[in-house]
Amino acid sequence: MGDRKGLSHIPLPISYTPSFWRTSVQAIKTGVWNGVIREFYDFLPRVKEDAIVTLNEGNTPLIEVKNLRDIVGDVKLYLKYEGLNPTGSFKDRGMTMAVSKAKDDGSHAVICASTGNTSAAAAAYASRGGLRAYVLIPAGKIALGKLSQAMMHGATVVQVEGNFDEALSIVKDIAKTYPITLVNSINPYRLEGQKTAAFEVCNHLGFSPIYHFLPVGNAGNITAYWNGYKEYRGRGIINTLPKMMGFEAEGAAPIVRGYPIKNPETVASAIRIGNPSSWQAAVKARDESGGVIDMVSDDEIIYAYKLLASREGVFCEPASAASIAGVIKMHKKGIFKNGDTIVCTLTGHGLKDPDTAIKSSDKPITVPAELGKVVKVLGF
Ligand code: AN7
Repeated sequence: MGDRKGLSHIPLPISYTPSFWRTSVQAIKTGVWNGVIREFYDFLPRVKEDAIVTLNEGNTPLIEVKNLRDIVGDVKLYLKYEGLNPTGSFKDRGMTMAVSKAKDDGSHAVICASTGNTSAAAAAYASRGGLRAYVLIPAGKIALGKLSQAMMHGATVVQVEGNFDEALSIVKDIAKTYPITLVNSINPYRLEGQKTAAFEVCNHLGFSPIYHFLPVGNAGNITAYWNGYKEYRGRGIINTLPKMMGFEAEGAAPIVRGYPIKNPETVASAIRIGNPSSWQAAVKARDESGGVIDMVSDDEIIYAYKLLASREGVFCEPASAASIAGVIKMHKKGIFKNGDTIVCTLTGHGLKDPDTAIKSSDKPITVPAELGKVVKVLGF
């Protein structure tokens, strides 16, 4: 059985005194991330503690781009990788806020229209909070990963034979008539939660970037980031504000063209939106910040999407790559100065849309299970 006293008779070195343990336990505690509502408590609308519905979203990495100098020039480019949120997109930041508020207000159900990520987040947070979720999606037009999430989290999934804009108009009417909380980004709590990403960018850098690039669909996120940056400056935490640089897909670019698009089309299904809810707010963010809302083609989106995955090891969904495609487009126009700090939000994870990933890549090579055959295709 050996010596049952173990090591207890050996005097502990100084670093193992009880006070050491107290400090180290405190250090471990402060390292725990409690989700955006608790972490940014002073910056967000109040929610009763027992109504908070969180999956510890937020605190996503800001990854410095290392290998793309030949493509984007001599700038400091960072990726705010929102695909690492619990449901794989930035929507979690707004959804924790919207679902918590709904619960706090005594609501038992939430509803949204979605190009996919909002429905995934609404379904997950509703299940976490014990609310029902109803989601309307454009039939056949959302990425499979997102559909699988809404289904697994137990939402009632309704495929509408129409586009996102039509689905949104239906859910707005339903929420007016029935006791159910709308959690699209016209719910103001969504944008409140989403602004926390701008806080994190500033906290990580220690200052605000010069440019902030984002994909634009319903235009909520660009609005939320701008609100976040302005709030941080208003409180004296940062001194300067970034230029907000939003990018729509060419076939779904109502803000750029100046009129709603009846039948939007793009490979980036998340931003296949023809009449954005936050249109005016996004234009205001662009103008107040001295930024740009422009568009990129599907080819430019797929190029940027593959570039990030193959040369930086970062896999985002196609819509997210519109922001990088925007950086490339602006670099070609020569707007950046050497050393400029640029942040690009990658809104969703690449695994959301495996179909587009596989379609955009070379097929795997199939060989018989023989050493010689494998070595041959490896080119040795
Ligand atoms: C990956 O899920 O609108 O401009 O219903 O999923 O704030 O709308 C998704 C939007 C960018 C655009 N990137 O953000 C929805 C939905 C991804 C997205 C956007 C979306 P907004």
